[in-house]
Amino acid sequence: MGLFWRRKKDDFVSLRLNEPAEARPETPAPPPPVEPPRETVVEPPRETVKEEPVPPTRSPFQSSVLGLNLSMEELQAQEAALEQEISARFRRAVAATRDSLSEKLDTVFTGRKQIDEELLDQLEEVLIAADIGVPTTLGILETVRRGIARKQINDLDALKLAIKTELLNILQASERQGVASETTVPEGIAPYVMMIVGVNGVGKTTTIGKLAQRIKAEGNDVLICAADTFRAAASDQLAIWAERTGVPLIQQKQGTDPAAVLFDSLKAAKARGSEVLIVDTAGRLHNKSNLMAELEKMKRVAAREVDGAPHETLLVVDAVTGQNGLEQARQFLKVAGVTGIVLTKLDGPAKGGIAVAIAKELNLPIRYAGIGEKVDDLVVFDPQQYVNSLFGN
Ligand SMILES: Nc1nc2c(ncn2[C@@H]2O[C@H](COP(=O)(O)OP(=O)(O)OP(=O)(O)O)[C@@H](O)[C@H]2O)c(=O)[nH]1
Ligand SMILES: [Mg+2]
Repeated sequence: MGLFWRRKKDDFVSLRLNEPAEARPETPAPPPPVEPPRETVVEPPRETVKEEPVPPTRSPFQSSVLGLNLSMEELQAQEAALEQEISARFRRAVAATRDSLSEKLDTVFTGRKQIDEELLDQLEEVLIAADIGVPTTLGILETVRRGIARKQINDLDALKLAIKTELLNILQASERQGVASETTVPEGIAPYVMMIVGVNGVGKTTTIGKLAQRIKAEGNDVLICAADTFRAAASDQLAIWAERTGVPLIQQKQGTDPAAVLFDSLKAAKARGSEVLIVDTAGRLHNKSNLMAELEKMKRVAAREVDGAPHETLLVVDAVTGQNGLEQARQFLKVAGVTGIVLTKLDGPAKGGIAVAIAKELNLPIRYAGIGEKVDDLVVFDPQQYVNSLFGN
């Protein structure tokens, strides 16, 4: 499973403890003085705020969670153990999805000896029922039929393996799409702006809380922007997450133009030397075209203030909504310039195939998966592991 947040290009925890001091990156100049902000800045509880003037550097030395008293080997071992634990939780979450694809496939395969048209028809039904969707299923079946015709698929085991491989190919192909990710954006850019979009209730705010926690834990200064000013409770909900994770939040009163909140947040992020700005957006407005127009305006504001911003626009999709979620996603793709997907609620009764449908039909990588409501219930989406989990191995 990949690293969660790879802004630092090093493969591991990048403490650089065993490198000579001059090899470490230069510390940029300290941030300009903070102007008195118009907006409300909700600061995290006192004990979690760093009091000393902190230069806007990504120096891992600021990050105590990484354990500066440990050697590189110990840190790598710790990281590996964490990865393993996360992998296990990911598998458990995906395995819990009802109507798992593997069970259904087993039903189709049970008692059969050979591949025939009836079996292929049933397979088609199973894949569509698992939320893989019609176009993607037809594509998979076409590949399978070709394999059968070429005598590359001769028995049921080979057929099952071919389907598994095809699902993996689809997920991995979308991963390779040349979309923005924090590794492709020049490191000097600050703040790195992440916009989180999606219809209401899919898990945007929760995902922001989880992301903020994790990105901060990896040694970055994070700021959250509460640009969902439509719903009264939205900002409060985000404030709870901000406090929980010890990440400051910029908010204004309900009804304020979200682009104005974003503008203030960008200014504040620059003034404070924040490295990452995570922007919450509304999932619902008076009507859909309002929502889309608002997102477009926010993107324009971001680009004006910070080069290339937003650098990442993550569309949150609730896995349980299945094909419906895919339809919603299409609407967002048209205007929001989405660069990746966060697939939430994989721990619920989702039918696993939706990840494959999204990858194939939207041609976007699934970056993260939500596997619960708690702050550490967000994992990097790993195609290989996902497909293995779907097939119960
Ligand atoms: N089981 C589970 N629940 C989740 C997950 N992510 C979010 N939720 C829950 O989904 C509900 C909605 O989440 P929010 O984060 O408020 O969703 P939102 O997209 O911000 O909603 P709006 O602000 O109304 O647009 C909450 O009850 C969350 O706890 C997940 O990965 N698994
Ligand atoms: Mg929300």
